[in-house]
Amino acid sequence: MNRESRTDVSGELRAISQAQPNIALIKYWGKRDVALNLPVVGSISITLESLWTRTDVRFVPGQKGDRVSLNGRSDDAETKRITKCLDLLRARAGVDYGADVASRNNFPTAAGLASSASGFAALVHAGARALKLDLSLEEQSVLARRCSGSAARSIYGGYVEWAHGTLADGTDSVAHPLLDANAWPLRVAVAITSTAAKQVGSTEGMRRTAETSPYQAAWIDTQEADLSVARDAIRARDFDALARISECSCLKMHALALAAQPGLLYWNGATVECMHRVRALRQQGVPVFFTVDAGPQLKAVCTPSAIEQVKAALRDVPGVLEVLDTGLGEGARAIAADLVEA
Ligand code: 2P0
Repeated sequence: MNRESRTDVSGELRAISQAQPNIALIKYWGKRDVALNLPVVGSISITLESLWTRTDVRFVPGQKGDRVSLNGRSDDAETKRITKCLDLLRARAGVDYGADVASRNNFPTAAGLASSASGFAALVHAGARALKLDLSLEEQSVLARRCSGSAARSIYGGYVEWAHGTLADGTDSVAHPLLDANAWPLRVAVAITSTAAKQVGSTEGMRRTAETSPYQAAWIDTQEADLSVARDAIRARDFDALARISECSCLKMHALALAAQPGLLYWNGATVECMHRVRALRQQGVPVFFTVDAGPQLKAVCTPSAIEQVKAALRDVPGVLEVLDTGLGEGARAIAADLVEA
């Protein structure tokens, strides 16, 4: 396809998309291939609803290099990552010109709230449409995975599984939906305990863990069983079973990372206190469980009837700055131009 036929009547190669972060219930931690970004284990997540990344991508024939604005600012390291991702799309489209990218999050970036998941899912979705690439969701998931592992899951809404795959080229390491958000509309309270960017990013944390943690083999050996229990719990809408296996996977991932050298300690005091509060609520019969990613925020997953009680309990924990509240949402999708400015 030549350049001319890629441009629409307005002459623009532009698209705007939204994607939401996802939270892993059965965690991804570790890569079997760093260059292709292939995971050592499969994972299962839920895509959120009210936290979002909105991204406007405009390819400009003749432009050299990409110009990137994230929440109104530009950052060299982020621009490099975005250029690598856009290069994958440019290679598919057979073009070599740069793009203008403007992206906004309505939640803290790089603080363990999966901003790279929603960010790269939105970028791949918008970039592919801007270049008029007719990609299936699976193909988008594969491309998003190359840019950030967990982004493979944010292409889809609801409950999602991402397979580790076994092929060397990674074409079978793709995410697929397990259940729609509406089919089991759980809610998530996110306790923000710090807005600082984390000190050790996930990519570096995973590398250090694989090289030095003595528990890496046990982590890999036990993951298939965890995935199977979670899959069954989701199919059966069995909250208690999902609560047990999700907390187990979260604590196991952190135990693995804590045992690296130097140990990766993503929690602060408020994170730990929130864990105790959630467990105390569950002991009182409130359907809620926690999960924590590579940062200090605690995510409490609960039934809709429990959300107000859960939010109130988390707000009460010293060190909790704010509690966000969200349902489960859809996958990456096109949005109207005015929404990216909103
Ligand atoms: C997850 N995390 O399953 C796990 C649990 C954090 C803890 O996926 O290196 O930003 O870009 O593939 O996807 C965060 O890691 O890492 C993550 P890269 P990513 O959600």
